[in-house]
Amino acid sequence: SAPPLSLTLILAATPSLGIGKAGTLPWPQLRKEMGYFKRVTMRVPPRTDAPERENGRKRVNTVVMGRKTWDSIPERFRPLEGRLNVVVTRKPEAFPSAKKKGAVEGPIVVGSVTEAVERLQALNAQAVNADGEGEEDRQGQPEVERVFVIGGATIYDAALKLSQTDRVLLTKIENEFECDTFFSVELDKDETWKRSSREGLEEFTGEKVEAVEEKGVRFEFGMYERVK
Ligand code: FOL
Repeated sequence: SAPPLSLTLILAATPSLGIGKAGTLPWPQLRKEMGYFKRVTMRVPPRTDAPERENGRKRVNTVVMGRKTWDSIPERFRPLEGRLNVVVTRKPEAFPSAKKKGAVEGPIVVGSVTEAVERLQALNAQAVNADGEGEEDRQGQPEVERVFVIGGATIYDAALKLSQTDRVLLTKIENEFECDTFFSVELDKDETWKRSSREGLEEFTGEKVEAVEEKGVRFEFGMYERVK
């Protein structure tokens, strides 16, 4: 049986926890920050613990996002390549379904974050058995590795209520920008969350992290883990 999925929030926020403005990001394009987002959400860690789980399926990460975040991604970049995309909307019937070249699949459209987790868990549920039975119908379907919740505020809030959400990758943007959408938790002041060491962050992301400045905007990468 497949191990339970855990969820990782990934976001960038200003000192006042601003994450969005008028349907887009509040800051000028930060290529190094977006590059980090892309690499981290794309990277599938090597299987170390349970090589017997190897089943020939392609292992991919998933990005779960709200409908407004989907709308905010430039059309040429969505679905986000190399990752399974899940869009949460209360009006799935109003969502234009389209699959495009380079995309792993989808996007998968669901009505809630909980439903997203259920659907992903179902994808992983049955292992291909010893005879390879079931292989024909599942070979094309990817095995879900890491699940990243990529926003926006409504979706982060919903995910934070789930016990499966045990990690937050937060890029602290050190400059302030005008924002109309905010993250709801001050992680440094919340006893539910503990900031990880730099080593812990580097181990999880596979990235060498250091403070960055781009276009006069300083930012640093951090990680928090749920402790309660
Ligand atoms: N987390 C972090 N750390 N930074 C972000 O900018 C961020 N943005 C979102 C969610 N979590 C984040 C949501 N907004 C793309 C655009 C907007 C977006 C998320 C992703 C996007 O187009 N990404 C492309 C790369 C684009 C490029 O190279 O410029 C991708 O393939 O990931």
